[in-house]
Amino acid sequence: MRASDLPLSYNAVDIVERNLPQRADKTALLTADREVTFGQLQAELNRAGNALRGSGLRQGECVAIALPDSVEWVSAYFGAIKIGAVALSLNTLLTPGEFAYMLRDARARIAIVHESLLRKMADIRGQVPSLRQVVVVGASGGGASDAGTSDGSESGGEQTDGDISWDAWLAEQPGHCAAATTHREDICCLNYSSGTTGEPKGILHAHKDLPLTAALWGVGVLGLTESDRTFAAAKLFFTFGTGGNLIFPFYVGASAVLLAGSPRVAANVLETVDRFKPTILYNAPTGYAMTLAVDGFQEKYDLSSLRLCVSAGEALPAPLWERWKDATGLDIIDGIGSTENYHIFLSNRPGDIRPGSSGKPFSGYELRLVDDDGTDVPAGDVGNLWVKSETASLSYLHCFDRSRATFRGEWLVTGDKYRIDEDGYYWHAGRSDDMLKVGGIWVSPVEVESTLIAHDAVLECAVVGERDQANLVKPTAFVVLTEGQEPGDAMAETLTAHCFANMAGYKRPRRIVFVAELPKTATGKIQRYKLRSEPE
Ligand code: 3UK
Repeated sequence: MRASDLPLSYNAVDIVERNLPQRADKTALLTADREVTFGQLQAELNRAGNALRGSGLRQGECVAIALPDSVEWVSAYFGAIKIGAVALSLNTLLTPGEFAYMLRDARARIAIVHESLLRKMADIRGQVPSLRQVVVVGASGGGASDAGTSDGSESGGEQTDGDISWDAWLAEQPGHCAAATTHREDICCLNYSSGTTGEPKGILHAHKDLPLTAALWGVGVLGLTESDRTFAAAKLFFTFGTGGNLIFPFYVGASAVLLAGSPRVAANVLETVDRFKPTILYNAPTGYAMTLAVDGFQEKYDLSSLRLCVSAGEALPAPLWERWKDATGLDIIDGIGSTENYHIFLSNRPGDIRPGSSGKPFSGYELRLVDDDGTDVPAGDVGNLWVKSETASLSYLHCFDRSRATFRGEWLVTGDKYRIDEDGYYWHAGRSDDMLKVGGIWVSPVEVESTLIAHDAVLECAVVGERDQANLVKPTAFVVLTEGQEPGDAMAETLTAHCFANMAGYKRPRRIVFVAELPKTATGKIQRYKLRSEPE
């Protein structure tokens, strides 16, 4: 499939509505507390679209979604897309400062927020002048007074229209909503991704990218069909989750299972599989490793509904693939994806898997391995991976320099190093920057270092990736303490608590090593490579 196969005027709400009327009564979403059919989902997303319009959101404007995976997340997302707005999916684990930056950068006018995240929102309301309304989703269905955020315009922001509960917001809305006429290349969604330094970059995707990735990888590689039922431990706010657990299943008329709780608790994932019987499971390598660590999980939980597993976010080591296969009998399809490409662009495929590798190119994605001058490297050498596709974003939002470095005409620079073996399988060979993928999520060593250094006891520090028993990367901090400070477990605990308080907890160093000094060059630059236990 090519972008030109879609009509010029295309709205990605089609991903839901293509299932109507023939599957109106089929289950679209299953969650612990709600189950909705395609017909019910359409009515709810229509009400959300009307409510967004009623709140003054116009085509091209941004609505932020900060919710756990839920029917409301999906209705808000497709409601926004249907009226031609831009759905900004927020990572719910981020700090208020990161929320504020993203909402400001995207000029979000409305934020749909779970009540458990209102505290974060309350702290930053005054820093987001564009924000006019907060819609609160939560068990209490609470309404404006619960939010406690209504006076948040101290830095001269516009007068807000006040907060409202999701239920009240949708209550009066009709179940029909006219779709905005959108160009297939209009932007429909926005996700932020972090870099080594500086602020996170907004990655824009167009309506066309959703059906295209669904057709190219979801159908073309994974072979999804209407009889599948997907479940992703990866959250909907990552495009790994949005694509794998929403866009692709709906594209073929399959159902999706959503987990509101943390996927970092292996039991949550196992219970969800046991209860809802998905056929496809998406997880990051860490998720598979954590599951394998649960004693006797195969006996305790019924996994027999699964036909296939998918791994992405970071490389899946071959021994982990083998252990999963031995324990469950299931194959894992490892594919590398990126938010810039929307989803997976190089992948193993059912029946053609080389454990430890990222598989082979597939239709829709052309790949090159080049040296630092952009010249193709000789066969077998490690090179920088460039990708050409029609699902790539065209630029970052408000990042001229970083956009020019990444989006080079038809080619997208991934930042990944790869080698091709004699049989044509691609092997990940690290990053060309210092970025770490921890549990499938970006961690910038520079950000962790800046957080640690802000603590009085820390004189200087360096953060590097270290491999754990499952051969997966975790951040380790080498710390030099200020005079008079005592190294030891108590200090490590103090610094870990400091990290939890000042940045998203998953970025914290899992090991803190106290050293008298850090290795440095003659010019005083920290030699991170000397701290890494293995050469890159
Ligand atoms: C790394 C991998 C080796 C790689 C993603 C599937 O991870 C996703 O998107 P992000 O923007 O990060 C992209 C970067 O992550 N990576 C991802 N998958 C693999 N490295 N093997 C893998 N299988 O450095 C890449 O450049 O967070 C993954 C689908 C959608 C996604 N957004």
